Amino acid sequence: MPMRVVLHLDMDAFYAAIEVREDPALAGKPVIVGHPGKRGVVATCSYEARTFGVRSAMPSVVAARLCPDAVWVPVRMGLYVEISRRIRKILDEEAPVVEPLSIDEAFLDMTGWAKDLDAGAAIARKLKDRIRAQERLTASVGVAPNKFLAKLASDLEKPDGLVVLPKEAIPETLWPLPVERLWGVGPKGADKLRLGGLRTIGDVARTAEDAIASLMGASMARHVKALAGGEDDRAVEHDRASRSISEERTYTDDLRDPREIDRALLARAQGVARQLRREGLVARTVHLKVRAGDFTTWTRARTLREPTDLVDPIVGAARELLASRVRLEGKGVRLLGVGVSGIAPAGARAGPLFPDADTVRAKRIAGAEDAIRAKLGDTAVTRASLVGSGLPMHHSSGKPRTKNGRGFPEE
Ligand code: DCP
Ligand code: MG
Repeated sequence: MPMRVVLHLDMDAFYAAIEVREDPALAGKPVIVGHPGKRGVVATCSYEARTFGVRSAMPSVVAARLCPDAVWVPVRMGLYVEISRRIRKILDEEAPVVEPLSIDEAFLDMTGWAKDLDAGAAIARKLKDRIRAQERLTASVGVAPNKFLAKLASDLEKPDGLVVLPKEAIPETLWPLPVERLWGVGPKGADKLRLGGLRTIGDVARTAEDAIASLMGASMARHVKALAGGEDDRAVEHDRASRSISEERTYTDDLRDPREIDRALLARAQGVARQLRREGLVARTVHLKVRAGDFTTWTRARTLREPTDLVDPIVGAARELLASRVRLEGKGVRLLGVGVSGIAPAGARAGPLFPDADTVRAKRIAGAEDAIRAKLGDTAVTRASLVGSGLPMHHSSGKPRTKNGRGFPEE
């Protein structure tokens, strides 16, 4: 069993940091995001404002009293959501499993990709660097063998923190913290523990489960005992529903020949289908993106009757969308993309009990092609219509967008 490596990433002073980035004159000042009126509350504030005691969810009148010189800026939700999406894209490109928790935080499961916590820390560093370079914002990351410890670790050295929390560090790092920091223990649960004389997580760790059960019941006692010992086996859950896989190319010379365009469509559909099979997934909706030489752009989608991981239904839908819902009117094609969304694990699909012979055959061929490709590399298998197409093409971006990305369907 490979060692579990879980990351928790949380952006620092998210809305406030974005506002400072948008208006450099705010840098270094106590900035409060929210409405300063009587009924307003603080959404968040810069770390400078926090030194005055200002906090999220605090009534604005209280914040204004604590920090009279603060600069107040209104909430701009649309902007924050857009930046959140771009950060999510970075996470999707660097991690196989991403579970977003809120607009500015996510769990990432790097098990199998990172051999130990130090390798996880190297990935955390890369994520922080990419976010800083692309968005000019800082994130704090915790690296640990499970979700509970990772989330705790990301908070320990905010802002701009990177904390690795191995099991061995538990007595020193976890045990001095108050019992409220145990996941699932609210103010009421904390009161019950304190009634029994247990104030810190270490107190819980050193107390017998039976004694804790008499304070808060058997199942809660089992839960807090596990957490206090640093045990948490909750899985990082990828939100597949919002995921998409896509492939697109930009051509240095616009494609004009319909056969060339069709070959390009097939090649992109093959890439997408292969990616689905590689990850054991099926998809239900096919997306087509076309940009003409004059930059007119179409994005069109069609939902299939059955989820699939095969090229034929995908290219079929893409062809139909191109024929019926894109008006090129003689213009050449500058960019062509095929994508899928509505993704689910292949096993979860019930499927027809007796699939028709064509589907069985197509699956067998696809499986064989994938096997050859795995052995000989990507160019070993090419459909007849692709041979010798020799298209002048280059990737539209440095990194293939198919890997884990939310590709163009969301745009
Ligand atoms: N938020 C909000 N109201 C709250 C808490 C948060 O509107 N009561 C918004 C504003 C925050 C964002 O959600 O910027 C993220 O919440 P966090 O708890 O992660 O807080 P910050 O990112 O602002 O600060 P930190 O550096 O502590 O993570
Ligand atoms: Mg945050």
